[in-house]
Amino acid sequence: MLRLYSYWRSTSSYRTRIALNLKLLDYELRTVHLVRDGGEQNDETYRRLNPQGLVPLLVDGEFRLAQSLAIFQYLEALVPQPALVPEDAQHAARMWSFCQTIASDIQPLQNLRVLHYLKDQLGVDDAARTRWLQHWIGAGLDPLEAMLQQYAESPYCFGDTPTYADCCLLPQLYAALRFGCALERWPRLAAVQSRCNEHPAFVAAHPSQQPDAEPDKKPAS
Ligand SMILES: N[C@@H](CCC(=O)N[C@@H](CS)C(=O)NCC(=O)O)C(=O)O
Repeated sequence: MLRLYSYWRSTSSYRTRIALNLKLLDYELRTVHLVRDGGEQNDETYRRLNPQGLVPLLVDGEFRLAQSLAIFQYLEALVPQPALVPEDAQHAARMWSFCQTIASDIQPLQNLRVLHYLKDQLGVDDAARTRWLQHWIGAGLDPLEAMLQQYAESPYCFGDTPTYADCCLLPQLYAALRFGCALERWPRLAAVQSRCNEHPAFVAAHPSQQPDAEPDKKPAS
């Protein structure tokens, strides 16, 4: 059985949980507490599994794989149906471009270790940290809103069925809310969010549904 190392409100873990659910794959969940006692991701035991010290990590037998977008590619090869990549080459490329904007250009700037560095090494206070987060999340989501205008009639990001873009988008909007961004600025993205929130694969992957969820830390969403 597949095993996933995950933290309830890690957006990269959340996107991977959605993908596993959409593929109807059973998996064993191993939780990694990113905050307690300096973070279990920094423990030697976990670093032996993933030297990068980040979640998610997918384990399939002896095979270990970090990086959510690489995990998506592995899942697509492992279980081709239901396909989570559009058939058309250009739509597929756009879909990956959408995913990369979130995974490469937005999420790293809101990541825990970056926020720690801002605070502990650079002396950035909470108000400036919030400005940082809202600025970079906004700068990343604006072009995604524009990109999806072309697919404005579609219930999901790129058509009538979910793709990896939806797997990336929902967690990123969860983080946007968590860090105080108002989703009204991105009506098309918010409409996709509403649709995905009705889908059982997305519902089951939500941070609030995870065994390690800490209810008092739930964002309004
Ligand atoms: N590019 C990686 C990002 C992984 C990542 O940054 N994970 C975060 C949680 S979303 C993490 O483990 N952070 C721990 C830390 O910053 O110490 C992916 O897509 O999997």
